[in-house]
This record gives sequence, C-alpha cells and structure tokens, in this order.
Amino acid sequence: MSFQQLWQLRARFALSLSEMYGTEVPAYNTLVDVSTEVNRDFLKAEGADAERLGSIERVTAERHGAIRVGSPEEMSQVARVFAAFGMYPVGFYDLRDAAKSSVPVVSTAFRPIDKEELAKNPFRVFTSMLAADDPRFFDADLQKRLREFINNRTLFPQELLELADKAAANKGLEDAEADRLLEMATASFELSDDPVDYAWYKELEAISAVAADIGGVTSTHINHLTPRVLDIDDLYRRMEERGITMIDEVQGPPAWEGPDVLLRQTSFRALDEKRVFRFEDGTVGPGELRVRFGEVEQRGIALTPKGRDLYDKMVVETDYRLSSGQGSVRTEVAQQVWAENLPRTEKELALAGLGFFTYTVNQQALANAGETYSGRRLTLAELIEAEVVTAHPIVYEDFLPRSAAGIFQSNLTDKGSRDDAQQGTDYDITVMSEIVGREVADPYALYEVQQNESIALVEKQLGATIT
Ligand code: OOG
Ligand code: NI
Repeated sequence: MSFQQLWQLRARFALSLSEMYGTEVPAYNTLVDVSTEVNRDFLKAEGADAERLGSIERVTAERHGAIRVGSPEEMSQVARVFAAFGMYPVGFYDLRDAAKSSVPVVSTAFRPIDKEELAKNPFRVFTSMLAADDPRFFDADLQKRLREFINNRTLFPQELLELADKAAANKGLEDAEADRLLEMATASFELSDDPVDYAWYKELEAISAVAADIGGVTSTHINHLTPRVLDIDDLYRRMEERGITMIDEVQGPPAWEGPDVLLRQTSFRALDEKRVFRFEDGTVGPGELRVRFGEVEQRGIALTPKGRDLYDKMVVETDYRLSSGQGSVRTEVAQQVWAENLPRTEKELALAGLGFFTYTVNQQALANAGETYSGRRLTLAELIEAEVVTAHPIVYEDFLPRSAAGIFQSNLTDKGSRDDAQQGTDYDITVMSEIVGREVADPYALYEVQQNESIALVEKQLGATIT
C-alpha cells in the first residue's frame, strides 16, 4: 500500500484519459506520435534552448482537455472531481461574445497553480458551462425544458464525488482508493452509448451545435485532448503530409522571428462517430455525430496586462488591415503588424514590462562587475542591462478567448441562431466563483506572484532595493 499524492493522481488521470481518448478517436494517437517526433527533432536541432519554456519531460507529457457541462450544479461537481487531482479554477472566458455567432458557453480552466505542481504535471482542462439561461439563445419554454433535462441526469456518481472530496481533504489517497477514483473519473468523461433523443438533439442543434453536444445527451465527454509541441508550424506540415486536413490557420500569434508569446493552436476535425439514436416513432437505431476533434498547441511567454493589451491591439490592427484590403493572407498581415510592434528579444520584452519573467542573480557577472550592490536602490532594468540579473520567461499556462471561440467555431458546420434583441445573462469571474464553489484565480495575479517572489530573492541576495 502506498499513498498517492495529488500530483501523482493528476499524472495518472491525464494518462488514463489519454488512453481512453486514443481508443475513441484514433487520429488523436497519430497526433500524439507526430507531436513526439516534432519535439524530439526540435530538441535535436536547438539543444538546451529548446527547453527554455519547459523541460522535454514536462512538454511530452503535457495535455489539456476540454469538457462541457450543462448547469451550475454540474460545474460545481466537476470542480470537486478536479480538486482531487490538484486542479483549481483559473481565469474566466465568456465565449458568447468572443464568437461572432452561436457559442452559448462561459468557461474557466482547471489546472495546477503552484510552480512546483505545474512542473510535476501541468494537466489542465478547459471547462465550459452552457449558459442555459441566456435568452439570446433559448426562449423561456426551451430554458425550462433544458433545465429539466439537465437536472434529470447524473454526470458524476455520488461515490466519485465523495472519494474526490476525500482525496482533496487528505491531499491524496491510498492505492486502492486511488485506483477507484481514477476508474470512476475516467469513465465519467467517456463517450456514452445511451440512446440520444433525435428530435431533442436536433431542436438544440438548430440553435447551436455546442448546445446540442452539451444539453442533448445524458452524459459529458472529453471534447478534445491536446498535446503540446515546441514547433507548431512543423507539426502542421507533418500532419498535412500524412493526409490529415488541418483547419486553415494556426490560431493566436503568427510565426515570427521574435520570442514565442501566449499560445498558438491548430486543430483538425475528427471523423463521424457512431452513436445510438431514439427516433420520434420510438425506434432505436444507429446514427453518426461529428462533434469531437484533434487540437495541438505551442506555448509561449505569459504577457503582462500591458503586453496583453498590445497583443489585443495587434489583433485588432490585423483585422483592420485585412478588412480594408491591406493584404489578404492573415498570417502575412499579422507578421507585419508584429514586426512593427513587438520587441524582437526576450530581454527587450522584459525591459518593456510586456512579458512575465522570473529573475535570478548571475553570480559570475556579479563577481566580474567588481562593485557591490548592497544597500543601493536600483531598477530592475539597470540590473538587467548590467547583466547582473538574468530574466527567465514564465510560460503561459492559460487560454485565449478568441482562439477558443475559433476552435469551437471552426469545427461547427452551422452558425446556429442568436437573438440579439434580447439582453444576455450577466456572467463574470465573481459569478463563476460562486458557481464553482471556490474563488476562480486571476491568471495575471498568479504570474505576478511568481515574478515578485523571484525579485524579492534577488533583492535579498544583492542586499539591494529594487524599485
Ligand atoms: C473548448 C474550446 C477551447 C482551447 O484550447 O482554446 C479550447 C471546447 O471546444 O469545449 O479548448
Ligand atoms: Ni483546446
């Protein structure tokens, strides 16, 4: 008998979902194989530099999943399940407005928060809740029927929730209970073979394919599981070479010569999957649904609010140039905009306060400098310029609403419907915290704490005050 800590449970959970998803969506296995090749070759070509944004062990094991639930109650239950794996809600994403058409969900991501926990296993799950009370999508009658349908189903058995609470309270579980937790947690994200009510599914699908995928079935399932690569352009080429058609573009920042920032993602549509339907005449028969897909991502440096603001402005500028005829290929226009606006080196990114970094004292440079910093007041910039302090990038651990909406969108065949004459329901990070049952962390605050802790240590080591 041995006791398993939360991070061990989390690593096993990611693996167990990965095995399950691989049997459900075989193209996922191809994606993982190609990702592994890309990372291996990147490491060979770039050497130690390749691991600047995460060790090869971390990156190879790294996945994010996406799941969708139907009500505040289901959201609070899934939060209890994730807490058993040391995964906590971070960030609020409102995809109702990020998308030009129908994606009636609000989301958060469950992930480890501490640096050490992230290094051990960074598994994260983008979790969306259907905004079933938003009158722009659902009229009063449909809202009522949706609520009834969702309240009548059980996504997570009581035994799972209780075991999850126990794991969270004790910061782990003994072997046998750990096995049981993993078995039940994995099973609750498996594609169900319960018959799908055809008429009900189609009614919801006419409004939004996402609403049908969430509220039209009696269980939830992993929508996608995403490996991380160190070179997404290389991955894209290799997948196309294998005859797998990717969506037209990589979402997020363009490929460019400067530092990687935030998050770049691309995806492909999975095949139709066999599901069982119950038709209006009462008969049950086979059918197909295509709602799942493969996604892959490359992670870059976390941007500060100032950096993020610049990023958002560059996206708007890119949109503007495209719509006003100054170029026709998004990636080319974006590259141009980036070259005009974003510093080309990590050091400049740090000096301009655009990216989050941790800082360490360079002992060699300190010795060579032959001067003492003790008792002095200095700026971080002075110390960086003097090379007495080195900046190390903090990797972006979160998501981008526009890319998320793009990912949802690019895989839908139909735009759905939305009545903008109605007033949408208000959701924000505070409401989401109430729903989830614990405070949803602000991602910026987490990066900032990490950065500030390292600066405090530098001050201590130099005996200086950094202003
Ligand atoms: C979630 C889409 C968002 C991402 O990587 O941005 C997402 C979903 O399709 O349920 O996973
Ligand atoms: Ni995703």
